[in-house]
Amino acid sequence: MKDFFNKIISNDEWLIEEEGFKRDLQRTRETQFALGNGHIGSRGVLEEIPYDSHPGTYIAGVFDNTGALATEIVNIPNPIFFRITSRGEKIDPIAMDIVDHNRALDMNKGILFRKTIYSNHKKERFKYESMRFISMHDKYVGVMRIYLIPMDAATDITVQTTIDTSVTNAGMLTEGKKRHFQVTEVYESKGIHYLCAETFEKNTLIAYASKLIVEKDGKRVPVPKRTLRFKVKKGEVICFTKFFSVCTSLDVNPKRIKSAALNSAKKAVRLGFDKMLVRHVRQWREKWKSCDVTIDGDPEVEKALRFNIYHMLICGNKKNGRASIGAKTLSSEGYRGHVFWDFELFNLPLFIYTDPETAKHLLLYRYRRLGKAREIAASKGFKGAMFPWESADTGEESTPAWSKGLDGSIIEIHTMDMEYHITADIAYAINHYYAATGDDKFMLRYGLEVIFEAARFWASRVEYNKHRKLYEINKVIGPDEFHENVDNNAYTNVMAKWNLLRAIELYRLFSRRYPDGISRIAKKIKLYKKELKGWRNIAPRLVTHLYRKKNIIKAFDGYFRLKDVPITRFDDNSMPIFPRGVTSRNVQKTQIVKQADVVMLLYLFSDIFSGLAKRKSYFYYAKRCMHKSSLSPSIHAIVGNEVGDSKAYQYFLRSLYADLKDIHGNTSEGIHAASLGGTWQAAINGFGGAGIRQGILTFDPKLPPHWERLKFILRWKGHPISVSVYKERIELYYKSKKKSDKLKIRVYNILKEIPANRKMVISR
Ligand code: IFM
Repeated sequence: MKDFFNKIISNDEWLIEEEGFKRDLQRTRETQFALGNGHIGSRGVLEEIPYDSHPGTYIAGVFDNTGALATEIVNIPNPIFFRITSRGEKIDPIAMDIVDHNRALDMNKGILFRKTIYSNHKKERFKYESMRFISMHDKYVGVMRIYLIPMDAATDITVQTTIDTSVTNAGMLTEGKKRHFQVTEVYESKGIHYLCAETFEKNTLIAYASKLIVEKDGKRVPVPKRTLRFKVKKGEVICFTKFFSVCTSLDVNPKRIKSAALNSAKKAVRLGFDKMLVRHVRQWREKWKSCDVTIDGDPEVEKALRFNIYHMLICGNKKNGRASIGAKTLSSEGYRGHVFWDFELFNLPLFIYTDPETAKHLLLYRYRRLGKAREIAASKGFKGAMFPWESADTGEESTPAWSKGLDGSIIEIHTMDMEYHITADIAYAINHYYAATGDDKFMLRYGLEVIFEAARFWASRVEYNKHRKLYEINKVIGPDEFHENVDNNAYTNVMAKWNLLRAIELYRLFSRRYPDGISRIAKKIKLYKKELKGWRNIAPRLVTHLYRKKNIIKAFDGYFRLKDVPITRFDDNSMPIFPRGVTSRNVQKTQIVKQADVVMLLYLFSDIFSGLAKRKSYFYYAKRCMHKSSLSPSIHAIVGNEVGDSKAYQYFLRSLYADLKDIHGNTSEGIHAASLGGTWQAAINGFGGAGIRQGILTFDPKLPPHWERLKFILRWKGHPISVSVYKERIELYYKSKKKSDKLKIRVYNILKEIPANRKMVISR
């Protein structure tokens, strides 16, 4: 990419490029090239919105349910819309011929660049270049610039750029397209256009203000209210700059929404393109400073890893728990924008270790919905808090009753009634945040309450089996969703057991350190010592299936009695193919699992399993896993790398390229959020060997043979530690104002005290 934006665009190592226009890849590219700032998500559409494209703009936390089976994220009016015609011919890839076309997503700066040369029916060429960004500096603002040059002949141009209200939600299943809003006000004054839309059911206001500035060979051209028409000479450069702002009544008082939107846009216009750009880029620079990962020896993988990180950075919402990260981020409407366990166990770690402030805000999403989780538990006859399997804005259970199965047929969904593990996953995530940050304040204000209420839920959810003299958790779905309605899923039970035990430990710890704080929480949720005693009684008597059948963890009661059908066929992407005779309809009768389930457990509790149990269990389940979920390969890469599976790197690549290479064939429906986070963890926790063992930050790396160095920064207890992992050594460095600071870190299984401000080199 060069020409107009030469000075702005980053080096090649930061660019994801598109060469040529392929109509059938449009929607995939729109997902891959999405822009965002945690508040706004915007699909990477071409500005002329060609036929077949799916313009998508989303605001974190804006959901509605008009005509949908379940509440869904709203596709709000599209501010990225430009219709330019030359003597009646639309300048657009479908209407004209494309001589040359390329785009580049600049991940370093969060900018989408484009250069296209069109040719009309008379073979007259038009050079079209554009760039745009969703400001990281001002959350409500987006800026775009387009250059247009008729290369071969003078022409008459008409330009229309509006906030396009014709957009709809794509419509899952057979619901059809849906529009979730109506326009309530349109207004124009001094070249600023204002538009307000209101969602049908929740009455959320979405207010836009926009301004277009047009220059011809550097001179301003007056812009009329609606369609702009003018003559352009051959070779003359026309520059369009559009500033827009989007505010919602979730951010500002509805009475002030108009002025808020107008003021945001006016401020951006006043600052101008260059300053807005500088501020935006500065924010991105700060972001990458703490979360870039470099890989010496594999630039291609390094770039792909950045792609995964980039897509997490554009959806980290910092609004005090207003939103979390949905399973498809803010890149599209897949899974209706709902939040699953994907966030807590896959995406959160990146934020914990690189931007704990954002991690905290994202975790608050659950705390702010604890009331609803209590209601869900109560409605099912349980105590404490039970979090919904799919969550949207309110924290109510939002799982639709029907969905599309693996074979495309419509199937009934039971996850909302059985996939209980999410409640323990959330407790685990909060504890993870605490372990890495030591943020007592967060725990006292929010975290402990969630962990206690979750433990309370488990204590009421277990059933005592008199014959076995053990507690059980029956009728569940574990992460392996091929097997529904099973008893004692090892993953669920171990997570529940951990939740109970950790709640007791934290209660004790905080009682010692903050007796007043604990008694305030205990009073608030009526938690007395007697109840803790009950938890202590249940936890060790909960069936966990550990160390059964020759060191292999049993996935659930009766698992080993199921038909054992070997997976022997693989597709071109090395993804397993169902063995002959096995389909998504009868797979529950076999030992074939959908995704990391027991293997997930081996990862999350790496320090409680012996090496032998890990190896045996891992290989047993890895051979029987279909990876029919994008959550699966990254976890297999991590555990596989640890136990010496030669396929570990292949699993990593599968996760790394899930969306860049559209491995699951549905990137068009949105980015696979969990795969992004799983990929980051596979690099840092897998190959980089970073982890927490007995509360201590630990490094036990095992790099792929061709990686010479893996470099990253991890924030541990407030210190950003720069880590360089080589084949046979690790270098650690962190700065501190207190020269006497020392961090206890375990490297290659030896406990070290790492002093501040001095590079420590530790050899294997
Ligand atoms: O949360 C996952 C689940 O584990 C598998 N099905 C898809 C969900 C959303 O990504």
